[in-house]
Amino acid sequence: MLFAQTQFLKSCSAISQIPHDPLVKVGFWGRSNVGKSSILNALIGKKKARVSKTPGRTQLINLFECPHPKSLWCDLPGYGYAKINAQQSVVISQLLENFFIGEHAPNILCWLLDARHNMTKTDFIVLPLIASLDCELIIVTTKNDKLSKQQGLKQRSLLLRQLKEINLKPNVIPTAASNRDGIELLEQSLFESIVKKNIEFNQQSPNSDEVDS
Ligand SMILES: Nc1nc2c(ncn2[C@@H]2O[C@H](COP(=O)(O)OP(=O)(O)OP(=O)(O)O)[C@@H](O)[C@H]2O)c(=O)[nH]1
Ligand SMILES: [Mg+2]
Repeated sequence: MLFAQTQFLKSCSAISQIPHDPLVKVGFWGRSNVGKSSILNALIGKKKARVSKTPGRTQLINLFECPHPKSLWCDLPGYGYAKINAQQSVVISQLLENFFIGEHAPNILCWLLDARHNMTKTDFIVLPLIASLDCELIIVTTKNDKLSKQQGLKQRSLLLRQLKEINLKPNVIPTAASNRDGIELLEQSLFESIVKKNIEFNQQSPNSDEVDS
């Protein structure tokens, strides 16, 4: 387990609550109920992120501190269907907008897609925002345990075709948090990406000792 020392830091209802340290930031985002919190728990190895059957459970930005390679992980509120009222929905949209366009914009984004549906209409709505980000994109397909091996391969090749059509070339990692399929691969990929981003940070501010390589 590469990230076993990662700890829950705090929940933020406002962007100002996110630490100002120049840390590599990793965002976990996707539709409500896609499995963001479950993937985080699978990576960290303990139930530190709240998982729920009710879509829209994560309404705050939940921060996790990863000591090595040094980074701040952000479990973001999901988009799309959520059992929340219109006012809450506006508050969450504002929170997300401030996160993505401000100083805390992620350096690495794990974009989660349900393996059974690939990119849905709601995912296409956030696509322009995701494509505009200056960050490394990792697409994590979730709940692959709900597909047979053959269905899984078919969905993966459909997704790769979908991504090619929209000119995105991310790393695509199929996972199932429930049986840990693909989690090791995701761990390795994320670890390498965070190390690489930390090296870039050090090159930009060579005197900083707040980031590690
Ligand atoms: N079968 C299966 N179920 C999963 C998997 N990952 C998550 N789930 C289930 O999907 C539901 C939602 O999981 P969460 O991890 O809470 O999803 P989320 O994206 O964080 O949801 P919100 O925070 O509400 O947006 C829960 O009932 C999980 O148990 C998986 O790999 N396989
Ligand atoms: Mg969640």
